[in-house]
Amino acid sequence: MRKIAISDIHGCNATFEALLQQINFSKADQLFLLGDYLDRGPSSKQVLDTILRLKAEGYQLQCLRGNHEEMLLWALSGHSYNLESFLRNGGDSTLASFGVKHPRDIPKQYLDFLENLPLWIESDEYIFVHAGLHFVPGTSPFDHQDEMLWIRNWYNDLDWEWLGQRYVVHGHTPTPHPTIQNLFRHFNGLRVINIDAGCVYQRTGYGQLCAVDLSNRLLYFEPRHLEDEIG
Ligand SMILES: [Mn+2]
Repeated sequence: MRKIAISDIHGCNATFEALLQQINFSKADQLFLLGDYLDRGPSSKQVLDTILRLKAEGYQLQCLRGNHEEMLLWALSGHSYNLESFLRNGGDSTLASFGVKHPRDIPKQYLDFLENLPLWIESDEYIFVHAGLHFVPGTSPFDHQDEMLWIRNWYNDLDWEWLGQRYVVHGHTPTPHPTIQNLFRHFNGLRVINIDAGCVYQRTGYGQLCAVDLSNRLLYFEPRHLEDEIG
């Protein structure tokens, strides 16, 4: 049984499915998806369909909430500034993938799935979280739940003593894939890895979807597929 994580799919379903094929994902594996299934790429609904289908077929998937799922849920609340910020951050393509004009018109089974996503998962020696952990002396990072979805540049504040023998696996901050490979080489010492290879971004070094096999300490990259190009 392998323990595998993927993050920041962002509406790139063809790339996601190809990556699952590349890693030979099977029912014996445990897959952790670290959030941001939606927005920017053209196939957000299809990414959710893939996730829900795999779960229904008995694959072992555990899914976290990302800040883009959070923005969609805020947009449901009816405040126009929440809707505007959702649309400005790629939510327009999510609505288009569903063929609807407002998040409240997304079918209930998808909204139920999004509403029930946890903010973090601790499994064996791994902590999975979308963006990272906020370390403030005298508090637990688990008390800083907003930051779990949004935080950036937090490695300097990492409390090694608190972390102990655990590792943190996260996404959220697009990172060129050579940098991810380099960080991963030092994973045992750093005890933290960012696996967001910027699937929806065009710049050199980005545009990849990354999977980390924690059991065998392997990284996989799938370049963004043509079907997932934006307009
Ligand atoms: Mn994010």
